[in-house]
Amino acid sequence: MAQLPILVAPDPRLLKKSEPVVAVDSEIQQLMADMLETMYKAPGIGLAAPQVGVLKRVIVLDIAPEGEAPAPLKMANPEIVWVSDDDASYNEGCLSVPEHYADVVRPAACRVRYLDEHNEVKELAAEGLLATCVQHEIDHLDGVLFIDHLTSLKRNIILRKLVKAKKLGAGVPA
Ligand code: GNR
Ligand code: NI
Repeated sequence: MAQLPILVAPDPRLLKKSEPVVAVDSEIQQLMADMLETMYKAPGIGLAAPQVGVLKRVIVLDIAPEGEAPAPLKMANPEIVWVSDDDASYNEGCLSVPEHYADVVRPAACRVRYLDEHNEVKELAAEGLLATCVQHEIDHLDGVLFIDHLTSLKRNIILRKLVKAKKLGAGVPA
């Protein structure tokens, strides 16, 4: 197992479309394990491979509350095959957009088809936080961040702050 560094926006790798995996083999299983370890440590409830610089369609999630039994989900090539007509708004955050939160409107429920860690086709019905999270993660695979769902005004305010924070982190005087 290994913890991987998480990319922070703005980073060109977070804007790219990730490639489907050919099959879930031992290399992808290792990536899924490392991503889960990285996600739990962060801590976060989801993580997409491009956030650790790997442009493959792989995501992991665990929305179990702290103190309850872990419920990890590992998915390759996740595809949304159905969305509900009704929407839900959720105050979202992202490990690649640290310290910023904003309400994002998405379908309240969805069905996702994916390959599990044994390379078997599975489907998951999701609602509530899980539906929000899985849509947020699949967005990452298409180079989309939650701030892309906001007005350009709100998005640009956050992006400017992230650029400034990176410059400060790099030791450049203000
Ligand atoms: O940890 C996370 N919390 C979260 C909260 C609301 C909506 C989405 C998320 S996903 C985020 C981790 C992350 O950045 N995944 O890509
Ligand atoms: Ni995210």
